[in-house]
Amino acid sequence: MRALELWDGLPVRRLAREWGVEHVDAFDTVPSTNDCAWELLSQDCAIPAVVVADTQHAGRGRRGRAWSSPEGGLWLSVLIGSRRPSPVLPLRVGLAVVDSILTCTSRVGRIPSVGLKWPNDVLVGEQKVAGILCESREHHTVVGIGINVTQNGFDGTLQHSATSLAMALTAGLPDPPAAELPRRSALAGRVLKDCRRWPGPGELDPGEVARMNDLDALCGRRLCADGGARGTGMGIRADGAYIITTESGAAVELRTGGIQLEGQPS
Ligand code: BT5
Repeated sequence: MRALELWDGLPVRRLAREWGVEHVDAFDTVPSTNDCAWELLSQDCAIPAVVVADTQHAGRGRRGRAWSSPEGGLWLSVLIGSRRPSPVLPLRVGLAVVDSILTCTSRVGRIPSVGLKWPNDVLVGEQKVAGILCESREHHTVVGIGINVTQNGFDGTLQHSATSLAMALTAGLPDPPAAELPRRSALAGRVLKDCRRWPGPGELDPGEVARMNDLDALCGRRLCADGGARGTGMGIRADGAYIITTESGAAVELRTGGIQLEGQPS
């Protein structure tokens, strides 16, 4: 684990100013940027404070799941102040990730079909391009964000379920314009634009709910929730719950866990 002076070709000292945060650490490889962000607490670091790394060898998702973090992705964590875990924060961060992807890919001239999959995934088409992991302790929260940017492919089960911005933007092009792919630093800057306002109100505002439901990749589809409930996706509510309607017409509120399309592995 080596601290870097240049990250994504830019002086790390300049990144904090450009990203509007108090502190940035950049590393070549770390176990998990979320762990590094938690370590900043014991150093009395001013917040928001950001950690980025080129690779992670123990990147994690929710419930101890592994997060594949080779070179080519944006692996970023931001330490913020927050009194208690906010169930709507991963959704709010998801919107920021979508905005970042749309802004940073607009000049490529091919807009990826980005969607949100409750509660913490960003998809391009049917495949996962980004994931969010929020961890809270007492008065702080670490928001971990992983975006696949320039990877050319994935192994094992991720082969079918994951994609990167490069793969999505260059599919079908004979000679992909590599120079026009979004920079990790630009994606990070755009995601962090609003991080001083996180976690924000405990309920989503009507504008956020409307945008999330526009982007909802599950709406109208047959779904199966982790707890076993099955039904049709209806959308996200202001308190962050996801609503499905069962065959008998009953509405079921999902507050934790995940959802899969019926017939797909979890
Ligand atoms: C997540 O968990 O999606 C949260 C991922 C957060 C990663 C960031 S990277 C920076 C920070 N440091 C960390 O250590 N973590 C955060 P979850 O919903 O549990 O999804 C995990 C599942 O996504 C895995 O079980 C795989 O199926 C799949 N997956 C793993 N790596 C992936 C990747 N690179 N791209 C797409 N899908 C992946």
